[in-house]
Parts: sequence; C-alpha cells; structure tokens
Amino acid sequence: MTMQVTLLLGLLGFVASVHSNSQFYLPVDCDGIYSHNNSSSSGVYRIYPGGPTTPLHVYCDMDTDGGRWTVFLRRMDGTESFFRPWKHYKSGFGNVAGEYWMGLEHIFLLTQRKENELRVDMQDWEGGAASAEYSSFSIDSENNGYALHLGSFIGGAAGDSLTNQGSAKFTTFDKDQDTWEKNCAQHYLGGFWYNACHMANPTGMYAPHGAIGFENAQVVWQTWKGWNYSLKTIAMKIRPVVKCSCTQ
Ligand SMILES: [Ca+2]
Repeated sequence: MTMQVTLLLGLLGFVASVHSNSQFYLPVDCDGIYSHNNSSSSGVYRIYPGGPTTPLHVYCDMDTDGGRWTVFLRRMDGTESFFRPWKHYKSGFGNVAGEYWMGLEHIFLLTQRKENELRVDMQDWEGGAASAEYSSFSIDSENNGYALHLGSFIGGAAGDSLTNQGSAKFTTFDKDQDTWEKNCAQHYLGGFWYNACHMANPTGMYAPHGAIGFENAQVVWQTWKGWNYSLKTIAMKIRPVVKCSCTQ
C-alpha cells in the first residue's frame, strides 16, 4: 500500500513537472537547444540524436559565428588520451566539459538527420586563433567504415587541411581502413579519417609545442602551422545548414 502511494505520488509529481514545464522537449542537437532558447550560453547540454531513450551529453558552442554548434571533438589541455581502439572511437570517450570525442555512431546519427556544415576552431601557443569552414559534413554507417563526406572549403584563416582526407574511412590502431600500406593511426598516434595519411591530425599526441620531437604525430593542421607544430586547442563542430528562403 505504501509503495503504491509512493508510486502514485511519484507519478503525479512527474506529470506535474512535465505539465508545469513548457521546456520539456527533446532536442536532437545544439541547434535544437538554441531554437528553443536563443539566450542559451555555451556549455554542456543533453541531446537526443538517437531518440528519446538515449540521451547524450555534449558541449554546445553558442557563441562562435552565431552559435548552434554541436561539438564532436575537443582538445584543450591534454587530460584525455586519444590513442584509443575502435570501440572507443565508435561509442565516444572523455569528459564533455573538457576534452572528448562524441563517438562515430552518434556523429553518424546526427549527420543522417539533417544536412550539416563543419567548422574547425584552433589556437596556437602564442595567442593566435584560426578556423576552417566546410559547406557540408556527414559520415556513413559503420558498415561503410564511417566514411567521411566533406563538402567544399568555404573559408577560414587556418586554410584547408581536410579536403585531402575528405572521403576517407575511419582508422584506429586496431582497425586499418586507410589507403596506406601501414596503419596511419599507429604511426600518427590518433584515430581519424586518414588516407595515406594526413594533413590534419586533430586526435594526435597532445603536447606543448616543441615538447615532443617527432613531426606529424602531434595535433597538426598543416596549412596553418605546418607539420611540426602541435596546436594548443582544436575543436570540430557541426550545425544544420540554414536554407536560404530569400528571393534572388
Ligand atoms: Ca593501411
């Protein structure tokens, strides 16, 4: 009897909270959060790219160039290891308030739902910052190697280091889908869309610039800082493309 009452009260409480809270909604991405409340600030939010039963915590960038960005990769202080196996890159790892990888399965679900654009923001160790922007970004399912489909480079002072890898499948040290005779992830210490192998290595070894001797295995964006420079921060983020309904 007591249990039934408790359950009933709990249920009533739930119904009341849903009822009194007009903000009860299930955003698919950070764009959905922004659409619901355009004064939302950058930070960690819960989204539902896989449906109502599978919430996912992500970092939303609500500041850069109009905001609405769902961040799927963030490096900022070296606290997280990115030299990880396939299953980790598939499901995601890290701390969404700090360094993390969202997970290929989640990225796949997000990019299947809407047409997205890609922005890559990065900082060096001297106070400089730059970005690279691409018109579209999506990936295939695991059955097709989570192959990347990258649109055109549309701007940003960092330059275009990603078109080179724009149709690559994803490779980790324990799953070689690159076009090199060896394994790019083993050699360059990350997990990424490598071909043979890269001009961009955002998941490479994190270190203060100059702290490690070997080129290319660091956090590289070649067209901005060259092969032998490990970036201080890098973030990869997507948002739905806004279709222009204006008349020409
Ligand atoms: Ca290979």
